[in-house]
Amino acid sequence: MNRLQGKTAVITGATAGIGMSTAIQMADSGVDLYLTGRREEKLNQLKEDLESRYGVSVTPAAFDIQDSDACVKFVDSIDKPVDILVNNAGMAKGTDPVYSASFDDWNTMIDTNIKGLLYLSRLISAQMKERNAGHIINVGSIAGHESYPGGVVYTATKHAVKAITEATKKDLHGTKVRVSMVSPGLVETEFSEVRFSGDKEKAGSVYKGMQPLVAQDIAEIILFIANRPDHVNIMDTIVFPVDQSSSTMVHRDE
Ligand code: 8X3
Repeated sequence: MNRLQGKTAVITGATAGIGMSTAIQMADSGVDLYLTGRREEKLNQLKEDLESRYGVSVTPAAFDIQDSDACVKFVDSIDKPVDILVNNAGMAKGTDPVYSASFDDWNTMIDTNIKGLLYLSRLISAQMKERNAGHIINVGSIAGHESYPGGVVYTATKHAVKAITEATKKDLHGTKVRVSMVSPGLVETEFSEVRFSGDKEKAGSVYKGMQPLVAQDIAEIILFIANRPDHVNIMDTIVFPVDQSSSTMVHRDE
């Protein structure tokens, strides 16, 4: 049963990976979309493609969610109620240990994965609370449940996403607003290329000899979470490829 037809969703980080796949699947379910990302051309392309294929309305908004003023401007520009906010934008930068990692990488991850997610949650949850309706879905990670070497700040940001999801649910306790998260393990997207600053060989080695998840696997779960009846709030879902059993336990064929 499709309960999403005619709804409106905001999806951050929609230019690639899980965000883009969620946008495609939501459009296929008849959801009007506001898509954010830094790459305007990709957003415009997605608008053209989704509007012609699915007949939904798609509004691209190219800005960086690290910029709180840009977040305010974006939310002010939305002229209808937002039913679903998918806080997907986020990234890992670098795998250096705490004693040698780059401040810039740390700031980018903290400002995007935590502060950007908070800005949009703050701005959009206010109108959801007022309407007593809506659903915030945060994209977390297995890195929000386990920390691992080389991920001191990335895992910290994803632990923060878990804390923010739970506290947001509690702040909205007593309302009909739903708050959920999904916690993927290894998903083959641009994620590893960004983590390794464009080094395709290093990025490829993350998925070598194993079958990772693909963006669509996670997008389908986001759609499932969003499509539950109004009284059902899925708090979290940890999703691994079958070849992975923890952040650091990955089975690889020789
Ligand atoms: C991405 C998954 O396992 O690289 O959040 O932390 S992992």
